Amino acid sequence: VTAPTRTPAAVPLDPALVGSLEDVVGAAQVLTDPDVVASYARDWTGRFIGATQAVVRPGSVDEVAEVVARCRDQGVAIVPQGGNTGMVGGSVPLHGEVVVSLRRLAAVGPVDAAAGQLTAQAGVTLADVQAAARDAGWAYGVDLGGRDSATIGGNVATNAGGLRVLRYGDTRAQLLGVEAVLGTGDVVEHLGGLLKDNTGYALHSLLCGSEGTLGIVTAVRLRLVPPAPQRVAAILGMKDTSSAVAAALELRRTLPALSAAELMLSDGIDLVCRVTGSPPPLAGPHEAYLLVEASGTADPTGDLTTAVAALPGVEDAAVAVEPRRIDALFRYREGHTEAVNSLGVPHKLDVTLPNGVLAEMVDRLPSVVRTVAPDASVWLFGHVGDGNVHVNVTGLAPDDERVDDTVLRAVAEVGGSISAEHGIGTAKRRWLSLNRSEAELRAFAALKRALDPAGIMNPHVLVGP
Ligand code: FAD
Ligand code: 2HG
Ligand code: ZN
Repeated sequence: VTAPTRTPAAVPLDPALVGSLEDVVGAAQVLTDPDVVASYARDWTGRFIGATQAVVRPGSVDEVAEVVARCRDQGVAIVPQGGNTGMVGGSVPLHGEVVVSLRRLAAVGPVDAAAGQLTAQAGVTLADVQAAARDAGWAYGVDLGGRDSATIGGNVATNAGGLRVLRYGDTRAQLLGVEAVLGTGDVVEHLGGLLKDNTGYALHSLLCGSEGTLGIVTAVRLRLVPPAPQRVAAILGMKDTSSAVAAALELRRTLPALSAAELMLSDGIDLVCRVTGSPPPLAGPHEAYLLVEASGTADPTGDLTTAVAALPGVEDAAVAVEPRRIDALFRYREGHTEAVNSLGVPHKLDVTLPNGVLAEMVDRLPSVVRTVAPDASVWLFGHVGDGNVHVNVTGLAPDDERVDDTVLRAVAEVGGSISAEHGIGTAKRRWLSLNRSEAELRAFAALKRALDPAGIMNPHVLVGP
């Protein structure tokens, strides 16, 4: 299976289907104008461009359930969509599916400030979940660059990671329960928020990371974390990649307040500065850069300074304590995604590497790419504290999969994961067996058959038809 990246042909309108969906959600919430639906059919990276006859925007869980029932009865496949910020072509209709957009399910609450938990509907953005947590005197443990558009339902569907996994874990670690419409049409709801609740299969954990292939998440119950208002961040100019990687791993042991450790390389920093017009973060160039942040209830600046002073390979540092300066340091790292996009359509290979080979592989990956694409440009950055590297490659045709194949095989060969946090989508389905045994894939298929017997839920993603 080669992942289709483009399906330019328009999908013919089925008036009976459109009418039936309009009966459920109202005519205004079934979008069919080709100019309007185009933005729902194109992914954030621009690599995956599909086509659909309709985008349906239900406004309640009952409407979602009825939309699923009607699509199932007519054998029509569905792509659930939140903020459409996904990076693996899983949120767009590459095979003419109907798009079910969850963005109208945008209510936050109830918030239980005493318990430190909140319920949010699937279409609430991550930024709004973070704000609701803050308003309740708590914080939410997940943060990522797409926060203003990515939805909490999409975060759950992809088990999103981001900048603070080393401190609080991934989305699954925050998730206490969900409400969802399964492919069977059943509505399951488990939003009570009990911390200890061993009453059988954890359906919320199963749906987390299922990428819309088993059902549609309509609401989530999240645990919150204590706020860490005292923050300090630094960009360290490092002698080389090995010292940057070793420093990130060492700080996890020596700096308990560590809340982010992000790798950048000199060409990535240069690109971000060129595209954004920002000055370089440090006076001189350095082969590698480590963005570190420490946070807590007491000022962590002293602890960060002591821990950094003990690290070998630190050539220079810019330290920030004011929130605006801290944000400015983070923009060098978060700016990589947009900066790379400005060069053309990227191939995004989000991988985890075992700690023991992390530095060596970061050094080796550009030459791995060049064995099949000598003229391509390689951009490496990522959540190095988690072993997670974002391998971006520009200068390739969107559907040229030779680099994807070579890099993903090299990663799997050394015991790494072909998807750290973005998921499999359609982009990486072909390589899933590099990480998953035949027995595991049979279990995946059995789960898919049980929860989506008609095979209508994102049928070309993750497990495939
Ligand atoms: P979409 O893109 O709409 O969908 C993603 C997948 O989830 C699709 O398969 C879709 O079918 C499914 N889906 C969406 N909503 C639902 C639902 N309610 N029920 C069932 N299935 C659903 N990701 C990270 O993990 N870490 C990062 O650091 C990170 N940084 C990013 C930075 C930028 C600038 C951008 C643009 C993206 C970044 N991402 C990151 C990727 C992306 O934001 C996440 O994958 C996010 O979780 C997707 O949320 P979404 O609402 O946009 O989902
Ligand atoms: C990030 O960490 C996101 O910024 C996007 O996961 C990564 O652009 C990418 O490849
Ligand atoms: Zn990331």
